[in-house]
Amino acid sequence: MQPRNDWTREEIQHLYEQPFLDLLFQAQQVHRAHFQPNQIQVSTLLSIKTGKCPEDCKYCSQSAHYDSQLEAERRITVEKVVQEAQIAKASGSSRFCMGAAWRNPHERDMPYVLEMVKEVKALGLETCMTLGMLNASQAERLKDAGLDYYNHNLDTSREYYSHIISTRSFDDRLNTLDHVRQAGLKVCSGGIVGLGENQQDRIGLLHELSTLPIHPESVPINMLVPIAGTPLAELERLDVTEWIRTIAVARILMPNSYIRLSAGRESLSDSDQALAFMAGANSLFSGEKLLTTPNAGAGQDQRLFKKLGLQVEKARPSISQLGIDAMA
Ligand code: SAM
Ligand code: DTB
Ligand code: SF4
Repeated sequence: MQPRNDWTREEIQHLYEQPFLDLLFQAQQVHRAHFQPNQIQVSTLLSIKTGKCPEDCKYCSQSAHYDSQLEAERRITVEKVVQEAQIAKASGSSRFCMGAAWRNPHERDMPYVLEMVKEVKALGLETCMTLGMLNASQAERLKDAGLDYYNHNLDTSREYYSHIISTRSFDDRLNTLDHVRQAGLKVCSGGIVGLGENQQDRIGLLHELSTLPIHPESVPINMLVPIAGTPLAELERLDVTEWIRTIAVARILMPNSYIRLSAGRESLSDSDQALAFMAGANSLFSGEKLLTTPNAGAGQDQRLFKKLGLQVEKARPSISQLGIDAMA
């Protein structure tokens, strides 16, 4: 059955405001009807170009508009990326996500990223990139090179967006998502909580994501990692139950999507993470680092998975890796 994409804000608000335990129970029921309940998908992130980003996202360590003390780094070599991807694969990741601090890739960057996709894909990993805005032709070339997923977050509600980012609009984001979909790439799109938004903004974000023509296959729900020097550095921390509610409602609205417990996991206890899994999160980023901030390393995660009896989902071989292309 096709999942619904005609959710109303009122329905979403009703789901969101339920007693916490009712919400968790409902989300877990939806989760069990659509996924193996004890399996978790693991991705690894790598920053391929760090810092000096022209965009002014108020949460980000990589924006050139703020003094976050981050050491900027030019494009790293494809060879280095492949080495990191091999390490990620050996530690159990099924997807490798490459991120660049760009407003959009320039044409001169395209041969570099296309070569990278081909080489990482050849290792048998799923590939994901997050490079900022894409035009239709760039999305098509990434698809042709073998890219599986493109990450491009809506981040927050349409109403709150301009409070967080002024160098692009919410519609710019939707346009890129449209190019990504039209090119036949899988979509990874989610948001951040804890940006000083209110509950209506979290509901607004969930409404935008769940009423896209096709739900994103992957929905990362980040919690703000406060970065010294950025405008959001001193914000009061959002209560963790609001993050878990956001995950649970995302699970109910988008039952076939992988919901990812993303940035901010470092600050969660094992039992908070278990609650997030109960709420339907079935994916996470592993590895010592996200893009620029620390994250739970593979060893720490293996211990958690063992404790909770979770199994890591294996990468599904693509049709071309099965040799079906050659037989056709
Ligand atoms: N430059 C690309 C873009 O903006 O699409 C890709 C990289 S950007 C770092 C990817 C996402 O990471 C953002 O959309 C945001 O949701 C998340 N993010 C960035 N900084 C964060 C922070 N300090 N805390 C939590 N999430 C963060
Ligand atoms: C997403 O939603 N979260 C990831 C990934 N997509 C690219 C990035 C998190 C970045 C956290 C802050 C940092 O490490 O700089
Ligand atoms: Fe640049 Fe992405 Fe950071 Fe925004 S979130 S400043 S676009 S790297």
